[in-house]
Amino acid sequence: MSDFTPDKKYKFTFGLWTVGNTGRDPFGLPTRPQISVGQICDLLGECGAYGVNFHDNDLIPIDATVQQSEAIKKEFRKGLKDNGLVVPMATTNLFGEPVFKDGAFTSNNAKIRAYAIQKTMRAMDLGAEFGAKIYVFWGGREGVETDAAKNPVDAVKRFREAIDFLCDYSIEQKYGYKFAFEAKPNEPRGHIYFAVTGSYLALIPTLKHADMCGVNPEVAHEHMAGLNFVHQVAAALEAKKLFHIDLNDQEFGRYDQDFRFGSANLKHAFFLVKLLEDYKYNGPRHFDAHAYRQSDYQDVKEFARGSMRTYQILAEKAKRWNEDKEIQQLLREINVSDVHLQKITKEFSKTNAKKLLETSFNRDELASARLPYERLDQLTMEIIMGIR
Ligand code: GCO
Ligand code: MN
Ligand code: MN
Repeated sequence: MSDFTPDKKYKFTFGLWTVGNTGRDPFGLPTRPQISVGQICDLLGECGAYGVNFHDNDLIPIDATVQQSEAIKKEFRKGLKDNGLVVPMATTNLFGEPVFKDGAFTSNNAKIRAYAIQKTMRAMDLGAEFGAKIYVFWGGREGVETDAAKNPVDAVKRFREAIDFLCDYSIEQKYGYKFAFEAKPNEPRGHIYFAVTGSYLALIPTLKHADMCGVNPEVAHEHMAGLNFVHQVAAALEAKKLFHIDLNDQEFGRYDQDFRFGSANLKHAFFLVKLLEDYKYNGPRHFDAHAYRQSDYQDVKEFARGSMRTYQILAEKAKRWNEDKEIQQLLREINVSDVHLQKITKEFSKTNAKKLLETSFNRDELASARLPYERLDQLTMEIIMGIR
């Protein structure tokens, strides 16, 4: 058994905003002092992370002078080098400033929409400077409290226009970015457009550069919507659109909690890890979460280490599940194949349709086949609980 030291092959990343989170919430002040980008890199290096991601203004404050921003970049570059960290992903803060209070790419104001595109171009320049190849779009303010305020069809059109523009910008600049869209149903807006990952999977084929666009699903966001996250990720994987993933955890039906990966819904976390490992997902595994508000920075390290450790433990459990003889026997039993019928239904042709219509099925016999899912699930639970 491995000692679960973070393995670089998993590409575990954190955001400057995650381990650098100071514990501020809508009701209370920060509970931890702010630490510099250099200190964040040292913390992540100590914990064994692979990389670090940022929003433009996590790295460079929006009003920084040229000298200030050069000094910060220098510190960050040193922090990355000293700790062997890379920057796989960058993104834009299009939600914090009051100018974006009613949206960025979907704002009713053409000037704000243009400013949002400009800010993103500059943030893409910054990301490229540090080697980022994945660019995340999370439309935190792209939504409404009342549908009287905005036309939701226009919102889709405006969003598409912005993305098409920015894809061309990336191509023209030779940045080689892949865009990853991150859905969320609400918070901070009452309703956010593109509420679930499936919404983006439907949008992507309508984009000018569909090939360079994919998704960045987040556990908490789909759970906030009461959905099965594993199924959302499966749809993205099957469409070859899983470009990035935000791992964290969330109790169903609550506010956006950003808990440590696996800490709230262990069984879902197990099936998620199993899916990613079975399908050899090769992108970064980004922990978009933060430590409890009660934690000090020593405990923040426990949060970071725990996130990676839980993933690797679950990866080992998934392997164990795949190698379990009884589980494999049950899987063989429940997966019934029929070479002849599979050939007929594989592709439509007049002959196949005719053959299928001529086939007779014994409903009672089909219904009586055993499906011992209680046994299968209990075996799964016993693997998760560590006694199998
Ligand atoms: C949230 C989101 C953000 C985004 C980040 C990257 O709920 O606040 O998950 O953390 O992931 O802004 O775009
Ligand atoms: Mn989130
Ligand atoms: Mn996220």
